Amino acid sequence: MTVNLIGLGRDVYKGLPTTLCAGCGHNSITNHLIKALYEYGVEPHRLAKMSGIGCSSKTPAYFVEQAHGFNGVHGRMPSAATGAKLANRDLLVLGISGDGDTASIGLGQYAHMVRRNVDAVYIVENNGVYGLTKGQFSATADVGSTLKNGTPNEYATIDVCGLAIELGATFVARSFSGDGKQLVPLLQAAFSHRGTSILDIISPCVTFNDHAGSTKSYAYVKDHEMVANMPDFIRPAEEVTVDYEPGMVQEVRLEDGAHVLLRKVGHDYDATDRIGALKTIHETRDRGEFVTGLLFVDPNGQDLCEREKMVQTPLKDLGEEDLRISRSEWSALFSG
Ligand SMILES: Cc1ncc(C[n+]2csc(CCOP(=O)(O)OP(=O)(O)O)c2C)c(N)n1
Ligand code: SF4
Ligand SMILES: [Mg+2]
Repeated sequence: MTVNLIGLGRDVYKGLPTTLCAGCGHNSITNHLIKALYEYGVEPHRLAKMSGIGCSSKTPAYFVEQAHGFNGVHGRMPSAATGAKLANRDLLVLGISGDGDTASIGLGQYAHMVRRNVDAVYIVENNGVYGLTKGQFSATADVGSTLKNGTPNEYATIDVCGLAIELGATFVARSFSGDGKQLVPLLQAAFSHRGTSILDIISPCVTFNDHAGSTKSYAYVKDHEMVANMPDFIRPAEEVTVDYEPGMVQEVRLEDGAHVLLRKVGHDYDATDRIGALKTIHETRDRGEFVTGLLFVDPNGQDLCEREKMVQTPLKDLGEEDLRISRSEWSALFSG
């Protein structure tokens, strides 16, 4: 049997059979997640799958069945994810949300998770609609795009990547559910990054938002994508053997020693330039396009656990001795 770096077969990374519609982009994302987690060698007991409510938020049921999981209230995944990370720094916290779950009811939680830089991966399975409640516009729908019955969206679009960069995010990427070649290394880089890693994945809803007036349909995405870069993920201590022409690659070293090599694809894009990233997001949107790749990364930011000086030991492993203040410390505290 073929096994990964930690000796586990691919089946360990599978979950329950999907109950989503056949052809849903969210199912493709699940398959890319299984590949990314298998190749990365994540131990199931170290993985915490967190989600809210929506078709997208059902995704955690469909991969790594033996991992921990928490399916929270609509839009409240970030609080549960923050709590899990603070309680146990050893966990790889992987949050999965939808565009409704994130940009409508959960927008406040999203904003605060990003600005606190909680060490977690945050995936938005973005189809521009509320799939589970049968196809109403979400806040990520583009102005002028239409519902299936022809009704246009007249409200301003919330760009979850632009918003995250504005709020101080340290890792922001956008990709497409149909592009495993770009998405799998982006996921692996996100697993390695310390801080909140935002992955906005355009994921067409074949049942309610895959028609001619939609800007989140398979056809539209394929015709209007601007690829900023194609990533290669290189594990910690692994030698860089990939051959590129000079000047064609931007190399970003992540804190755990891994690196991402960003191949330029017809554009001279700098993924470490916060203002440049915002400018590209705005300019592409104005042209009716969307930019994909690793849009912004700052590998040196402080995450919430560091800032709050959390102990490395998971809280469940702390004994009474670690938690109870001594008599002399108590006296010293009140002496002056
Ligand atoms: C507090 C609360 N309000 C509203 C709902 C109804 N509701 C369920 S899922 C959903 C939207 C889901 O949209 P999204 O997050 O984009 O996920 P998708 O189904 O498109 O993947 C809504 C409004 C709810 N379950 N709970
Ligand atoms: S309704 Fe849309 S988002 Fe929900 S499972 Fe079906 S295709 Fe996917
Ligand atoms: Mg949605």
